[in-house]
Order: sequence, then structure tokens, then C-alpha cells
Amino acid sequence: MPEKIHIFIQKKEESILILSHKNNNMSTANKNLSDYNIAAMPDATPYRFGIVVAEWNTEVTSKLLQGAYNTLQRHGAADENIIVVHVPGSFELTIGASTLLSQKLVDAVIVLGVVIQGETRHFDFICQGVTQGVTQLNIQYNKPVIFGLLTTDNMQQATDRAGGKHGNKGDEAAVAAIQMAHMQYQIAELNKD
Ligand code: DLZ
Repeated sequence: MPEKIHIFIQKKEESILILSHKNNNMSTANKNLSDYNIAAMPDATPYRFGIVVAEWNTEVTSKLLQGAYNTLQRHGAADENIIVVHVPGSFELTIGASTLLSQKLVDAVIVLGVVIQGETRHFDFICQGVTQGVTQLNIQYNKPVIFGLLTTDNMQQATDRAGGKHGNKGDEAAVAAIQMAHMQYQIAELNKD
């Protein structure tokens, strides 16, 4: 049985993240995935989010989920506006996201998975499949599908990016989801004038 999800809810006033107040650059090994400019963040309260999370490498993906969920909440998303969907592995992230989008349940979707390089070419096929699948969904539904897939050489690199020394890819994905949902709202509003 895969490990069940533990969602740690923290109050807004509790300072939990590393907040650098620097800029919005996405991560590399030299950047912390949890760094972002909190002052520039839109309010997430009006938006509905889907999180699709792979159970393969669940010890890491559960931490990505925790990061994404906490970050959405921190910016105002209510529990009832966050749908978490579990899929067996990263290859199924695309169909998980597509199901949420086709039912018009969400304003943005985050997909979370961890693919670790093995001895075979399976790694390449899964990474390509998810990358192309997610790209396709963005275009097909005109909704943000945020790529929260860790593609690493080993487990250490993955844990370093799931609440470890390089921050949490789930935080980064949630920040992008809020920004993109808000961007679409703002553009729709312009169209009303
Ligand atoms: C089969 C497989 C392998 C070898 N490695 C991973 C992995 O590192 N990360 C991951 O999320 N999933 C992996 N899977 C499972 C596939 O994503 C998929 O669930 C199965 O091939 C069934 O379609």
C-alpha cells in the first residue's frame, strides 16, 4: 500500500518558508526551489486547483504534495478548492490532469512526480511522455498545467529538491499555478472592458 497523504496545515501568520525577497527565477542546483517574492504573489482565494501526484517514489512525492498544498493554502486557497488526485506513476500524470480539466473542475493543475534515472531507457520514455503530455494539455484546454516533475540521477538529488537543501519543487509548482491562474483571470477581465 502506498503511504497515505499527510497534509500539514499551518496558519498564515506562521512563517515557514524561506522567503528571499529576491526574484522569481526558477530553480537550478544553485537556487532554492522554495524562494520566491511573496510580496508579488496574487491572492489564490478565488481559484480552484488540482494536484495530481504520482505514488511511485511516494516518500518523495508526498513531500512535494505537502509543499504544493501548503503553499496554495498560504496564499489563500481553501481546502475545498484543492483537489488531490493520486495516480500510480508519473506516466499517468497526464491522464490525471486531463480528467480534471475535461470535467472543468479547476483553474490550474499541478502535476507532481519523481523519475529517477535507472539502467534502462525507461527514464527517458517517462520523462518525454510527461513533458509532451503536459505541454499538450496546456494547449488543448488553455489552462495552466504546471510541471512539477523531478527528473534526477538518484534519490539524493530528489530528496534535496523535496524539502531538502534545494527547497521544494512542490512550492515552486504551487507558486507558478497561482500566478498562471491569476494571469488568465486578469486577461479575461481585460476582455470584459
Ligand atoms: C515503471 C516505472 C519506472 C521504472 N520508474 C518510475 C519512476 O522512476 N517514477 C515514476 O513516477 N514512475 C515510474 N514507473 C512507473 C510508470 O510511471 C507507470 O506508472 C507505469 O509504467 C505504468 O504505466
